[in-house]
Amino acid sequence: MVFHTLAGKVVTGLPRQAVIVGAKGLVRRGRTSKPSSTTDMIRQVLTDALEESNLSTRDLEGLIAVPSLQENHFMEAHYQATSLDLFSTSIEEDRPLRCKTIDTGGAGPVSAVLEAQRMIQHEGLECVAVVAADCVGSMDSTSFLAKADEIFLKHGKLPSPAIPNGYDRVTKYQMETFGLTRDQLRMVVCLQSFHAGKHKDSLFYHKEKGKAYSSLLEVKESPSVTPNISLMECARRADGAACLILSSNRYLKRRGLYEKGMVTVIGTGESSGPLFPPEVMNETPFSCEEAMVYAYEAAGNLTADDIDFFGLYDCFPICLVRALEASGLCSKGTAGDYIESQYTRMMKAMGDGKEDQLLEDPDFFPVNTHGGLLCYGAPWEVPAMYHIIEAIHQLRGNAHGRQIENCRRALVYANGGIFSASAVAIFAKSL
Ligand code: MLC
Repeated sequence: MVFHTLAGKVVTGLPRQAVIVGAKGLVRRGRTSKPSSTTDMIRQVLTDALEESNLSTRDLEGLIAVPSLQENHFMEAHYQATSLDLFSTSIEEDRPLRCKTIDTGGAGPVSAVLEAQRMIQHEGLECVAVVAADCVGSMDSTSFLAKADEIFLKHGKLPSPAIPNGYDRVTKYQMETFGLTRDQLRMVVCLQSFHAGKHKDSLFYHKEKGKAYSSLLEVKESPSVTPNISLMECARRADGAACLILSSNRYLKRRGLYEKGMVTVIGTGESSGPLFPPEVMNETPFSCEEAMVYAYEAAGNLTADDIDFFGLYDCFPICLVRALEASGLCSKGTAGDYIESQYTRMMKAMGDGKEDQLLEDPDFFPVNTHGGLLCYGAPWEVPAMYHIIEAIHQLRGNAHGRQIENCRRALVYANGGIFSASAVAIFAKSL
């Protein structure tokens, strides 16, 4: 086969694609014991992900990292590569290591996948690791809030806790404009907890062992954080880390590691908006909507009907609401009704003792089957990695107990700041 690269170079063979060959994560509640360092956690997930890939640090040509709130290093990727002694290995192998830190807030992991794909497809790198770690679960309330509030209090004129208050502005706007109700927002937590209850690594699974899900009443009774957001509707602080290994399909072929059905990145999109929501909200385009359009186009003009699993960022229910609409799972202004219909379906199945069959229903909530930031756990900028890892489990068919039938394509959306950065990646099994 002959084809042209973007630079116009004519090459033969397989078109270069970025394949995800390793994906490992860990999450912990924190607070109960001395926190691990981000480097220790990254060492663990990097080792596990490389082992899964049948590759080693000797194969690495790129390391992309996102910043940590708790440790806050200068040039995170360089810091971690140095701490993990990766430069010595790259010198021994005569294989330069490219490090890059990407700061698009919670969207960071998806932006990092975009960058890894670019390095592999257009710069000829063969193997790139994306890593993220943080220990915000181990921080005491005062230290966490001081850091999390810092920028937003000063420039965004938001009361503390600034991040929930920023999202409250958007929540209020959506309620007033589209009739979204408080209960529909709470139902997001019920649905996510149902999924998290089936994932043995989720914080919900460990803390609420034996429980099928969080009830609407529990969410209603959870303490208010802002006028329209309660504690259970906040990203659940945690410690954790995750690592993805991306490699070129050609390199894998040369190494005899390539197999049909491996997960590849088939389309990506990114967009930006202001760092703070305006005091009076209006219907300006959301970065989320733009990024979705770009990603669907890049993946060959796909639509929501072509996607079987959606990993949608959910630091607060409003984030998921906006993403449901932007992804095309439901039309603008109807996410509240969509959530309510899914909640009703879930309650009926549970009442009929048929909850185990819910995932066989192709119309049941194919979103965040790990539980998302609200119920799986949210170590600051790490959580979108968990959405990606869950997408990979779904595509590989090993999301035990929560597998979506015949999952062929998955979309992951992540958001940074308060809808300030959006990044979307679409994954599929290679043919
Ligand atoms: C917390 N708890 C929850 C929960 N969140 N339980 C169930 N579901 C949830 N979603 C539990 C905790 O485990 C703990 O229980 C207890 O409630 C108190 O939580 P806390 O966090 O220790 O309380 P506190 O320190 O008072 O702070 C409350 C808070 C804070 C709401 C101010 O939790 C917060 O700011 N959360 C949001 C975090 C955040 O903003 N993340 C970034 C999202 S924005 P126990 O039993 O363990 O003591 C984003 C975009 C970006 O993602 O770019 O970053």
